[in-house]
Amino acid sequence: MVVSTFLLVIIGVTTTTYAVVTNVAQGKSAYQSTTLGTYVASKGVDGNTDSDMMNGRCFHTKSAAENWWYVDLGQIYGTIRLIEVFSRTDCCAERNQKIAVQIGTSLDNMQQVKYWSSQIWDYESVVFPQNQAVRYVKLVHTANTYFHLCEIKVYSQT
Ligand SMILES: [Ca+2]
Repeated sequence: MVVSTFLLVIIGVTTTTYAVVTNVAQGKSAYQSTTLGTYVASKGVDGNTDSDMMNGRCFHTKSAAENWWYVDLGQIYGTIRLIEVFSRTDCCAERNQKIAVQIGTSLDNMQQVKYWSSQIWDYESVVFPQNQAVRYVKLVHTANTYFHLCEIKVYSQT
């Protein structure tokens, strides 16, 4: 009895509530302005961050003055706090610049939450100090070249 009480106290002290975060972008519908070869938009949310384009896990547009890619999360998530971006690393890193990150609950009310004017790193993130209501995450690329990234993760707290 004494031992049981002791264990209960230990459990009570050490139990902490952690927020569970889930990547709600994985496997959702994704779209892009144009597609080069087989590097379709869904490669950006296939759950694989492999940064070698030749392994077929990245999306890739044709070259244009402006390119875009977005994911539809399928519903509005009210507790988005983090977006992660994984870049292609096997070549062409200089193309990864002039990228705006937009979020919104509809494609008609997107707001820009980040803009990388110069070349980004292999991994970048956008952290929100407060919960955001998000259904769409869109990246607009205006570097006047090809646009390619390997994974976009959008985390919701549950
Ligand atoms: Ca991927």
